[in-house]
Amino acid sequence: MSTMTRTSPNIIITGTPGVGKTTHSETLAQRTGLHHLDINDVVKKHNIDEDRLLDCIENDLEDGGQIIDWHACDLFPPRLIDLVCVVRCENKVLYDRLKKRGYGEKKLQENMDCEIMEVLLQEAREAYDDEMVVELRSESTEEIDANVERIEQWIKNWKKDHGK
Ligand code: DAT
Repeated sequence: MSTMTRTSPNIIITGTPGVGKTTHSETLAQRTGLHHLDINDVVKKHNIDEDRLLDCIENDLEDGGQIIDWHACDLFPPRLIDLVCVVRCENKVLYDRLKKRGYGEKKLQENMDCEIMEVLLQEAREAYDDEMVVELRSESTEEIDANVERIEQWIKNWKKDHGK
């Protein structure tokens, strides 16, 4: 079997809740025509747990062109992933965003700890090759634009390198 059939890359956008995953994924989808695959929606729509999640999306990943938006990343097989973006946010800013979301004290603290301990960054580095994992800051709208532009450029290069 050929190793790769996809003509567009699959990109994971991950990070602690509130860092800006969905904002980045939506903007990137608009600018590139890639598909925003919001894993929260998949889980809700099919009423499934994480164990069966991969079955639901594996065909989409084989086809390529997916922007995978989720607060975890290590269950997607490396052979189907081309880039992993770990979105990061400064503590004070993240705290205010989660507060605004109406998170209770316990949930707020858990998520702050997650960001401070760099849980998602470590998960990404353990699951994927180092050169595939990039960290993106997301405190201002200018940063969103710069990050999206950078990923757009990366997609163009990926296509060139893969003869697409
Ligand atoms: P996530 O999908 O990681 O939970 P989100 O994209 O829903 O995060 O963003 C959470 C909130 O923060 C939302 O109101 C948009 C805002 N936000 C995210 N990144 C931002 C940035 N770089 N500049 C300004 N606001 C941002």
